[in-house]
Amino acid sequence: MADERTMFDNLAEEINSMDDISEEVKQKLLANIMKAKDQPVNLLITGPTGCGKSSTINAMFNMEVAKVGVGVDPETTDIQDYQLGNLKIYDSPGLGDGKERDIAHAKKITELLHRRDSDGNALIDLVLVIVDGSTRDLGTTYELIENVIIPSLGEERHKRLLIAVNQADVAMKGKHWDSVNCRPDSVLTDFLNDKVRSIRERILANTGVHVDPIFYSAGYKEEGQAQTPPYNLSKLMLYILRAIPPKKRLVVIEQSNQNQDMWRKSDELEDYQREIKKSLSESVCEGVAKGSDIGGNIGGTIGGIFGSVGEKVGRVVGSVVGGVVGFVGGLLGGIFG
Ligand SMILES: Nc1nc2c(ncn2[C@@H]2O[C@H](COP(=O)(O)OP(=O)(O)OP(=O)(O)O)[C@@H](O)[C@H]2O)c(=O)[nH]1
Ligand SMILES: [Mg+2]
Repeated sequence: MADERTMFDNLAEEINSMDDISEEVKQKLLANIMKAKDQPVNLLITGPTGCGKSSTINAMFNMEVAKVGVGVDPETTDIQDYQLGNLKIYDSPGLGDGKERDIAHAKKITELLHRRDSDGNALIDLVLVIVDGSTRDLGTTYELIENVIIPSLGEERHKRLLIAVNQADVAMKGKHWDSVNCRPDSVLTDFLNDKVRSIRERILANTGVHVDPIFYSAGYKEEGQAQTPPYNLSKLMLYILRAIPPKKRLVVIEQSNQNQDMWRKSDELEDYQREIKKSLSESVCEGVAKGSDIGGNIGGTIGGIFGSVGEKVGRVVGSVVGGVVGFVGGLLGGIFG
């Protein structure tokens, strides 16, 4: 990129130029932005060969990092990692590549999930298991989730796991996919909803863990042809943002694919968008709301101060984030503005 300015620089500049907040509040907000910028985020993306891990990573994030498979052989035979700023993405094969490989993969995933950072917290913020929506046989996927991942998640097992069914477009062999509008028709929508419901029920029954899978399509690109746009990728992004700690969300947004075509086609997202928007401005306002800290000095009521600073900061966050990922920002603008 020719422009070296980051989303965080833009945020800081906008906050700096706000002339209707006290210097003290301003310094606190700037410190929060610096803190948000420094948050390490670690995502593990896994799933069986060909489910679309690489395609998903490439569609969601800021560069062509992962090689997309073209043949029948697994492209990813070992855990790969991609460092994008403070965001690290681990791309790991799932199960189903033969007994010996499966054991090796399971061992590596288990190790990774047990790893702790220097504060003693789990290193991996979130595991995203990608399910191949075009196949009926989910045996190895369930094995991976139930016997490898969930037992390794410890106390955080209810929070650190996300399941997403990819290739929604070819889930019924491509029938019922409305390729003009790039979305499933009602028959395919029912089919996909049934699929995520059955995954949810099965995992709850077998492990007691409640997951809330979504379906999407990472889209695909064939040599010399235009990219078929993703579907529900913004929903997947919001799911990821919602599942990681609020203070880490800006780092992920900063690394998101800036090609807005990736984010356009999606189910309604309003509820998630509202929630994400709130968490983003809260992470920048952190501490400002706690009356004794700064509110007392200004002399207003705590609610009033948070309300007004929060609202102003929300608008700033909305416009800056909107410059990076339109679907978050446009919506932020809409709600704040
Ligand atoms: N139709 C369709 N094809 C997809 C989609 N996502 C991925 N593909 C195709 O599926 C094939 C495998 O995709 P990859 O992204 O390489 O899958 P992967 O999980 O990284 O595979 P390995 O690294 O080999 O384990 C490629 O031909 C992709 O173009 C999708 O949403 N729809
Ligand atoms: Mg791959």
